[in-house]
Amino acid sequence: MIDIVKTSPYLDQKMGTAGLRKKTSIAMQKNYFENFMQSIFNTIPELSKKSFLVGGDGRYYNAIAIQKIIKIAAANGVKKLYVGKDGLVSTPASSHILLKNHLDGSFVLSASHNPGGIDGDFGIKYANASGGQCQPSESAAIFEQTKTITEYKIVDCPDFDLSEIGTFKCNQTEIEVIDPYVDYIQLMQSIFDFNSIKKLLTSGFRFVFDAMNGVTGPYAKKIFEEILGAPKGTVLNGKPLEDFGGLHPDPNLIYAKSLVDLMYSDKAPDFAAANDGDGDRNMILGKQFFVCPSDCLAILTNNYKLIPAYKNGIFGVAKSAATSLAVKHVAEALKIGYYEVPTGWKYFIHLMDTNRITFCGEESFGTGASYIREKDGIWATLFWLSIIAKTHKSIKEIAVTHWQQYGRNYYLRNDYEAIPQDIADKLMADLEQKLPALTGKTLKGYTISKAHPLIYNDPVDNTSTKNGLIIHFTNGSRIVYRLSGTGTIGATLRVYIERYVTDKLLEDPQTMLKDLEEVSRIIADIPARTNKEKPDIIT
Ligand code: G16
Repeated sequence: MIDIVKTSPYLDQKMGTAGLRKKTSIAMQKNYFENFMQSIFNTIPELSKKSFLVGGDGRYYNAIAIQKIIKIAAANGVKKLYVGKDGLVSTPASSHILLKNHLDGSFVLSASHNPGGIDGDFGIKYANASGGQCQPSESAAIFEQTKTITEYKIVDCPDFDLSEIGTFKCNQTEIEVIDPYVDYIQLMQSIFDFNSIKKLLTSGFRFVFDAMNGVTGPYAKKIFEEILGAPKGTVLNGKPLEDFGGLHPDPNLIYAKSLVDLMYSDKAPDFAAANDGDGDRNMILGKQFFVCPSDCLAILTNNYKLIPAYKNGIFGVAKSAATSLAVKHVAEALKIGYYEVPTGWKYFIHLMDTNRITFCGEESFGTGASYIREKDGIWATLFWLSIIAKTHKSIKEIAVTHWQQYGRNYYLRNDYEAIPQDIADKLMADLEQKLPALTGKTLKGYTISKAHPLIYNDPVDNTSTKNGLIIHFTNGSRIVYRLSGTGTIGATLRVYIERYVTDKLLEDPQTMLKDLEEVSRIIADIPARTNKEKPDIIT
């Protein structure tokens, strides 16, 4: 039986950089999730011909939300839903399953790298038929629906068992519970030379993979331990947990602290990687060595020939504006296309669809390629293992060789968190106003050559997006300011700072960027406006 439930709108359901992201307690309010799902379905025509994938990273409230999606989809006459067994699917695997089966979209229940649990965060990533997150025009249409919604439809029936592979019906909608691992694993096998990685991992080479109690645990155990022969125990925190075992599943120097401590200790293995809650972000570490994500993109691009799937050539490479210029040097040397887009993986999609790029990446611990339309932490890990297997170099040697060839873009991100939204908005608006007057000014020895908002013109749908303010200095250094689109408490001001050098390759980034960090605070008047002398988080 279909219930038509009368409801009233929640006015805060605007999607950010990657879908809707909220405190779990907000998402659990009466009708909140239902309103949002109905709003999405209201924007999709001919639902009786449409098929979607549903899954998530296993966080708290997913199990309940997945049942709601099934019942709302069925009440709206959706043709078919594919649901990951146990409600699990990683974000990269979801993109592959969607593309492989020519589905019309997917709903991945995840707040990505944000903490989980009843006191943590909840989220929904909505991807369209492209395999990647919906475009800004689609999220705007959904937001409009959320503001006027008066009712939603839901089938009144008991919950479904998602623990076994199989098919069943809910009203007229076919539900197929699928293995969320097998297709993705085959995809990885088609890209990388598994034999050479297996040789490495069974040769005494010491590697650990930290799944941070997120969804990549089962994928990683199957790939690294069962198929590639790494010893049992290689995968740390490998069981998806509703609250990530209390971890903040963000693979960076702050939140993957135990892994970082291990890699800077005497017991450090040769190589470590960590993935975030839904498996799209990655952090790469060597012995006493951290690979900055911007460098990661540059190094992978420079080594594309080592990977079977890319050895015949790649189209080009793209990065978000906030990401350092390291990969630009590589693109110029390789004479491949180079693009700079706003923050958000969705902006890479048209570049991939039109064969302008093969690789792309972001400073926010994301790298990936055009085999899917999301970033991919396990792909990045396999890529690094392949480079090590083929070059027999350590992570540090690979990075240092790279800097010797191209120079080094020292890079840091300063995050000022939980700023009242109005203060953050005013800071950005005032800074934008004063950008033209900054040209020619010198601060702490850095002279500004130009300053402008990033305005991106999409080459396919001709839309234009504004995201972030960029200050260039005469010596190739840059500062980029933008507000995060994934936070759930107030506003987070992100300030991205980079300095390019061709000597002094092995210095501490904090030392190299000390003055420029100070300059970033002066230019935007950060301490006076935010009451913060220093950033809350530096990565
Ligand atoms: C999401 C997007 C990324 C983007 C990041 C930015 O990451 O998928 O493409 O770089 O947000 O976050 P913020 O707006 O906070 O700087 P994820 O891993 O949360 O999906």
